Amino acid sequence: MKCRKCGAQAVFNMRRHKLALCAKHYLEWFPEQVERTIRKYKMFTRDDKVLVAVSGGKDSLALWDVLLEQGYQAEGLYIGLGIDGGFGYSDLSLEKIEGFMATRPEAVLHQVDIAETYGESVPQVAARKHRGRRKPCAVCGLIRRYVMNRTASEGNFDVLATGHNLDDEVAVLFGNTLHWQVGYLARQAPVLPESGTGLARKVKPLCRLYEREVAAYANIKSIDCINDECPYAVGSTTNRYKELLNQLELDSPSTKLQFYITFLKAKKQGFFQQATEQVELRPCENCGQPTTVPGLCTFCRLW
Ligand code: Q46
Ligand code: ZN
Ligand code: ZN
Repeated sequence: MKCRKCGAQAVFNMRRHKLALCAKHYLEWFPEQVERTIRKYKMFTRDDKVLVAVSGGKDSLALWDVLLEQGYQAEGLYIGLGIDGGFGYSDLSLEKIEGFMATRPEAVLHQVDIAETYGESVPQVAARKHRGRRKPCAVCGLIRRYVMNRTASEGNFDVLATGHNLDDEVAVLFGNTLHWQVGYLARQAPVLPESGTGLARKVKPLCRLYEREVAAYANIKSIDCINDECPYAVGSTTNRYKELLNQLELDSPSTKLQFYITFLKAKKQGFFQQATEQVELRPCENCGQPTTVPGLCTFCRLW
């Protein structure tokens, strides 16, 4: 297969675009797509301070790489969850991030180690709590959201960016639709606006790029990332949805992208609008972060 732009040997073929590209042209195409998404959904500009949540995986490192190369003020945030899984998952994540930064001296990283800062790792807190006894994911999600928001607000960041790709978004959309979680559907979007009371704007600049497209970018750029996913993600419902959706995509290319885009269009036309109730936020009595519950926020109640 030949590159459509220069005729050289193509390294990547995107069936959904009927587009094959060589390495050089792929490295032009990919950042252009990210840039288009940032502009289309008015995520941020080069004047904004962006905090990128990095896990050491291909998605977050590819996103950080593109943002730095495109001249955005993008700083990283690593949250040390203290997850081992028999191969030192959290430590290995940090190692990959440090390796990434070694060749990018301009990169700035903020680090929050949960056990060091709050006294217990994520699996330890989860084991103590009813909601996390079987799997720490609910507690982990709560802790990560809290730390991301807090770091963004304390560091005066305008926006918080995560590396969710199209496959991630579509799997979540599929699950939310299957169970008609209208509240979640109402809040699923490429951009979640800031609350005005201390909750940062949240954006997903890779939300229109397939996982394999992000992986190809990381690969061509030789970004050394952690290939294993979090041990608690193995066998998760989201992963099962991903397998199903991959099957559909194989039979008819572009299914995932169409599912996601038509969902966003339906939302624009007012679907799920009734489910977007405005909740009142007040500062937590202990940490001052915005919360919907009176007294202590759900994060402070964990400890
Ligand atoms: S929630 Fe669960 Fe993830 Fe936390 S414990 Fe691992 S799998 S990292 S996306
Ligand atoms: Zn080419
Ligand atoms: Zn609190």
